[in-house]
Amino acid sequence: MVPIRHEGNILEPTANLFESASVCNPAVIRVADTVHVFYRAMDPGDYSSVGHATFRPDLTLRKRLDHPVIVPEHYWEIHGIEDPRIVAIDDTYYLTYVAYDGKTAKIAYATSTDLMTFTKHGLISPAIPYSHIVSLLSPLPINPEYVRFAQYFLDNGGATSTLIEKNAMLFPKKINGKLAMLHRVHPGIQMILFDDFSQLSHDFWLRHLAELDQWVIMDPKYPWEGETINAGPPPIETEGGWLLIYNGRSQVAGNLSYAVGAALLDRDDPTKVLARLTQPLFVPKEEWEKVGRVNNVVFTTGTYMNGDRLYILYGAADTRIGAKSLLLSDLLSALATKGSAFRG
Ligand code: BMA
Repeated sequence: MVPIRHEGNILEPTANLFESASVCNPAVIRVADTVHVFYRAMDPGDYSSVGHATFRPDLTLRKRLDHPVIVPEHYWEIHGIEDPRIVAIDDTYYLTYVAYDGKTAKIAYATSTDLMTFTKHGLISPAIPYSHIVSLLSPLPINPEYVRFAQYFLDNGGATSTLIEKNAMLFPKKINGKLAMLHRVHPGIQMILFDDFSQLSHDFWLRHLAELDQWVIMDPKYPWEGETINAGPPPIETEGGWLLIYNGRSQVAGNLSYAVGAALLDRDDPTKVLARLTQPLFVPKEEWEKVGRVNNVVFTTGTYMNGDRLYILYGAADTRIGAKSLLLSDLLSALATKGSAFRG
């Protein structure tokens, strides 16, 4: 077990309408001594926008805005902007988020140079029908769950249903000169490499899906993550590889539950899993992690370093934001010992 310090519940919903139902799943980035937290804020109609609070590295609150910084504007996100993740590459901040149009969730992104104003650049995910996805994935030497999920979404969403994508984020650094992005086609975690966002055309995604088996980083493996997994926060660069903290969904005693785990990916080729913890780092335990809009959820989307401690911020029961911290060295040595015996 990796010793974890419970930093507690750091943000709750407020009386401001935009965040009166819930706050959760924050993008996190530290700039000098300010920790910026861009969180999913939900109003009573279940419409999400992005709120902004800043903290000192010890998690004392500096400032919390009383209005959202990113709001739904376009038809493809009109039902909500959810679960942001953020990285800085060179002088630009890239914020990827889930754009929900009321039927399908897809990935979109926005950029900023000052963390105050964001410029939206539209959808990244393609509108590929699930009928097509089933035919692209079926011949591949891939976990059969990919085809089963695609067929499930086709059966449930009908002929017009297109790829559902959530949980995408860039690596905070180019890999071999290319931008790298993790994403989640059910049920696993995959990666794309590209030079420029303009390359991410419909054809790019068709080609990617037609060889998805080569881009799968991890699939659900252990009971605590048995149904689906998704990359949580952007990967963290360490000497031994990219530390990937991720979320896993399973049924615990018949109830849906999300827990948080960790793996280590090769620095030059992150599709190679060097080590993976067999047990979750943490599971819903506190009452406020167990009971809320969605019970039994700890779902992380952001981290930062403070000295030798890694702070992990997460949505708790889809209602509030909690934080935990651990010594990075403890986690890396757990991965080096327990993890390596159970390679991903
Ligand atoms: C995921 C996302 C998250 C949410 C989680 C648990 O699919 O929708 O926004 O926190 O489920 O409900």
